[in-house]
Amino acid sequence: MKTNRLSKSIEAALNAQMTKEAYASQIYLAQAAWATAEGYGGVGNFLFRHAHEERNHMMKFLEYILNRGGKVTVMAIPAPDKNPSNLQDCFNKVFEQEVDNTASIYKIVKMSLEQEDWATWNFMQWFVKEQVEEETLSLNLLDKIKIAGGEKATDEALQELNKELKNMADEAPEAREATTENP
Ligand code: OFO
Repeated sequence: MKTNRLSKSIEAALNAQMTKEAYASQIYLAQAAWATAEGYGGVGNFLFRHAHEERNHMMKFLEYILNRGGKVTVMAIPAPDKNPSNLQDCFNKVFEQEVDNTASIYKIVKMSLEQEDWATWNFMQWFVKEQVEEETLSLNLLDKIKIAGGEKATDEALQELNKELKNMADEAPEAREATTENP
């Protein structure tokens, strides 16, 4: 009896997306380490937390594949790109990676619609909503750096921004309290 409720192509796409979420986590991790080493501990704290959130997204895909009787394939995670050259570049990269991930999420939504896999379609709606939130968050980061002066921002303005992000992160739930249901 066939117990796998996923089509071969959807199973492969979900596995690839699982790896993409792990990749997103590595990107945030690398940027967080870079920001902290550059003296922007508040930005680093914010990004470290986000790295954890992306890892929880990875787990959400893994659990879903298993719950549908599918086969999980854990693949190698590509290395993140080189370090950002400054905070503006860092926030640009955050935004680009979120937009790229949204495109990838939409492809799975489209596949599930075409194949009338309503369970996967429904599962993916959580990610559609999540990507709206994450794109908004990263657009806010870009606004903040722009207000601070962009490429010409003074050290004082960047430290102010660093402080603001440190406080923003403190309002977020502790990473250890996150679950795959509520990352
Ligand atoms: Fe996984 O949400 Fe961002 O990329």
